[in-house]
Amino acid sequence: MPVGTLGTVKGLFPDQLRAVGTQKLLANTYHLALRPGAEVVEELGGLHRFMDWDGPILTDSGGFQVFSLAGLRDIDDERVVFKSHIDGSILELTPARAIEIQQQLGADCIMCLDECPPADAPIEQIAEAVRRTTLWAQLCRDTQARDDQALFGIVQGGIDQSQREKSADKLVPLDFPGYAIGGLSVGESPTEMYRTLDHTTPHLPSEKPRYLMGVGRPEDLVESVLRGIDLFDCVMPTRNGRNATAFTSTGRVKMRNRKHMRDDAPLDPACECPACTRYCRGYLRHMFIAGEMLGPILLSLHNIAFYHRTMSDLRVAILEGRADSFRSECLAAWESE
Ligand code: PRF
Ligand code: ZN
Repeated sequence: MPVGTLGTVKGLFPDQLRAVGTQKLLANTYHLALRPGAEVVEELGGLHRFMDWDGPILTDSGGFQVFSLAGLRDIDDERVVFKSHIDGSILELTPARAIEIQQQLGADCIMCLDECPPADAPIEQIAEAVRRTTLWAQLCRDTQARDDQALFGIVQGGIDQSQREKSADKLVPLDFPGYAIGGLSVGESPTEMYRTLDHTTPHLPSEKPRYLMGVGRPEDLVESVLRGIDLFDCVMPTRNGRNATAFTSTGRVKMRNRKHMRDDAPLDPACECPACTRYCRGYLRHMFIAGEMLGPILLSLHNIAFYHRTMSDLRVAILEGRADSFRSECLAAWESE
């Protein structure tokens, strides 16, 4: 899922996303609730109509953004109190309110309110976050009345095996239609993240989607799919695209580099996106050096196309029984540049 935090994947029209293979988008409860407000989005026809995207949308519950963006002021079992990053006002979010906001936004997939501690949090804090996330999952489930939105539970537990198992084992009986794994890619090493996935996915039902929140690099996606993950969201393709970094079939390319100035080759000959089929590297570099808007637009689109193609190729490799060799080929190819 490309990230459309504020109800837009920055710089891109929905039909451009569709054309490079986007199936589903992520939007953020926290941001949209602060601005323009969930009531406003509801009044203007809901998020699909508002942003003119008729495909599926998943909204994150706001818990993570409260911890990462807003000033977290206070947290107890009832609510989390935080300071708005926009105007500094003091606001609170409860599990029930997180669900109500997501109902007003009208996404297809909505998320429970959870507590995501930093990677270096002491085990007592990790355990407390698991306890509270479990309690909130129950409260969110009790609040949810609509059957046209799929509510996902979120597993927490840091990189601690027994906390992850406990978190998953307590959520699964609540019978959510899908499960998210939160609390990863928050400062731990890739090896620790993969090991944690190895400990967690076997505890989640295989017939329901598993969503790894906020991950990651192309290699993280491949490694995680092979450990049982189905769904991802990440700002990497769009944020890197805006900053002139392209993901290609031969590794990362820094588009501002002088070596591209006279290069008439496409960014990635294996890619069918507009940046690669209509322009050469010299032009793409020129857009960034000259500060033109088309540069970030083209590279965002290209990077999203690259992520979708990687996942699509991986699906085929899995069906053909060659997922492991696909992984080795990707890792070798992406290391080179
Ligand atoms: N919880 C929620 N959203 C998230 C995360 C989480 O732990 C993460 C962690 N990578 C990203 N987005 N609700
Ligand atoms: Zn491309």
